[in-house]
Amino acid sequence: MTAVRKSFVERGWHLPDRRLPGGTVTAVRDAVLGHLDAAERAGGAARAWAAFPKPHLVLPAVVELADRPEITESVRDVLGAAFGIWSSAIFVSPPGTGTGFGWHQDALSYDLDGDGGRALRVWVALTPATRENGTMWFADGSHRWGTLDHDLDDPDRGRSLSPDRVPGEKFPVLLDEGGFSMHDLRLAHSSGRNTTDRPRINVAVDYVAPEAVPGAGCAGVLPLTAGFRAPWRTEPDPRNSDAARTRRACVTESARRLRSALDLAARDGLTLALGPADDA
Ligand SMILES: O=C(O)CCC(=O)C(=O)O
Repeated sequence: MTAVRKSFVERGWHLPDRRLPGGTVTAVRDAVLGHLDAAERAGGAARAWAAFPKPHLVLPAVVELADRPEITESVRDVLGAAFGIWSSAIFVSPPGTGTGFGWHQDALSYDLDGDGGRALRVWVALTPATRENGTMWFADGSHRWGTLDHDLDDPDRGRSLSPDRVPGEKFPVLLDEGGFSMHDLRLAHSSGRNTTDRPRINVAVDYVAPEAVPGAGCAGVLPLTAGFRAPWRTEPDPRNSDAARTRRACVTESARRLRSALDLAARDGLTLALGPADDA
């Protein structure tokens, strides 16, 4: 076991001392902002799935980023030689108004047995991530407590944990532009308000190793190495697939993930307080 993996398994996070080149950061930032604008104009499924859970399927620049050696060498240190992209997310915290996310565990709505460091999130700073612009905070070792009771349901900050019930020492994840953090999907983390006059922009990429065990709705993966077999389902790589195919994959695989999250919530007996649709 590498020293990095040992520490990741114990503490639930790792901050690699590496940075992506400025040209890559600029290209990805331009691509994600252009994508969000186009999705807003297009509406419908494009807008619904613009930022989560699979925007990388229509964003070659994000797959390019996820496949950069600065990141893949760090991912390999934890997951081993075989891995693929499972999901991605785009976070834009606007100046002065970003609400941030309450303390939560990403794994809450994921039907994936990733215990033991078989899945992780890489959070890339496309702008610096500072206390002032509401960077993420990690709770050291909190992944070892399993799924925690997310007792708060705040309309602004989402379903989250009361801060005083979050185990582990809390610390801010401070990153220069092009820096990145890694965390276990069960690690409790939060983010704050952006009090600066510039947006904070991040892209997150979730990686899985073939040994993680997905539920049916979570089995789509874009492999970056060999080693994925059934039940994993291979998704097209937007770097070398036609646009219609990747758009279809983005919508269908995103919808599968949403259905899986709802099934999981129902199975766990959570009440889904869904109000009427805006236009109902
Ligand atoms: O960027 C943020 O504000 C929150 C990020 C986050 O919670 C995550 O990547 O899991």
